[in-house]
Amino acid sequence: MAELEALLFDVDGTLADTERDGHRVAFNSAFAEAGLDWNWTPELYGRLLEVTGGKERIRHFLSTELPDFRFPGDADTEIANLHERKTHYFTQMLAEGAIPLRPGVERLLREARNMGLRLAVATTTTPANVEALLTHTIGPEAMDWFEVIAAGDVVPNKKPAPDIYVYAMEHLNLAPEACLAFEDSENGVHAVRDAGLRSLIITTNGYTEDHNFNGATVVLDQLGEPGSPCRVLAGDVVPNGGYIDVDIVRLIHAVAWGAE
Ligand code: XBP
Ligand code: MG
Repeated sequence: MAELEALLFDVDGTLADTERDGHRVAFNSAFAEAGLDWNWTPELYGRLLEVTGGKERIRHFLSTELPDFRFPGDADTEIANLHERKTHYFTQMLAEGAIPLRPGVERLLREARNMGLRLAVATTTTPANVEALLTHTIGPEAMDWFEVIAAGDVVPNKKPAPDIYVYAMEHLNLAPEACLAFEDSENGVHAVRDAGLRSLIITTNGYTEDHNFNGATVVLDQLGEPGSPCRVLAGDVVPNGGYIDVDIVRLIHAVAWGAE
């Protein structure tokens, strides 16, 4: 029997809908500040999201959209500087309360803590972004809710590589059988699967609703709240009250590991 002990959360698109009106806007602010006329429209950004990691995404943009562009100085240094300013703008947006947590996220986190489940973050984004999101939505105490915040460059290979999930489980000292992951994207599904996790709850968003979620235990449009039900888009587990609570998470985990 795979006893559930920990919940591992992706951040962007899962804890909060951060990409279209958050990260994308912050990238454009950093580009404008640097005097670059690059404008990542929502459509272009949706395509660039195929590559995880902000610095990697800038490199991907240059190689695919501006192959003849050359920085005056060392490209890696210039990209790192641009990304640092982008993180400044993104964390500033979070501090201004621009991006709330998605429905049901804070409720489930609090319930999971009260029921003794351990919590971790496994994300491609920069650690400063995780701290800014949690402290400006829940409060500074939220940083202590997560035993592990595995984020960004702490691993050599970002999602869809499994590294960040392997890192999180190693630091929790838990095997995949004891962990359930929450994700929003195809890159996330691959990372979770290749890290050996079998129980995976997907909550889709505007950029990922058409992704291939084969391998996820259930696919939902959101975690739901009492009175504001989620929609089950794939998977056989139907939340009783129309929203995801710890009881249904435990059932999803049991189903994923083949036990009723
Ligand atoms: C999403 C990402 C990140 C963010 C931008 O991470 O791929 O790169 O888009 O953040 P996840 P940075 O879904 O794993 O949370 O610019 O800090 O990378
Ligand atoms: Mg994500």
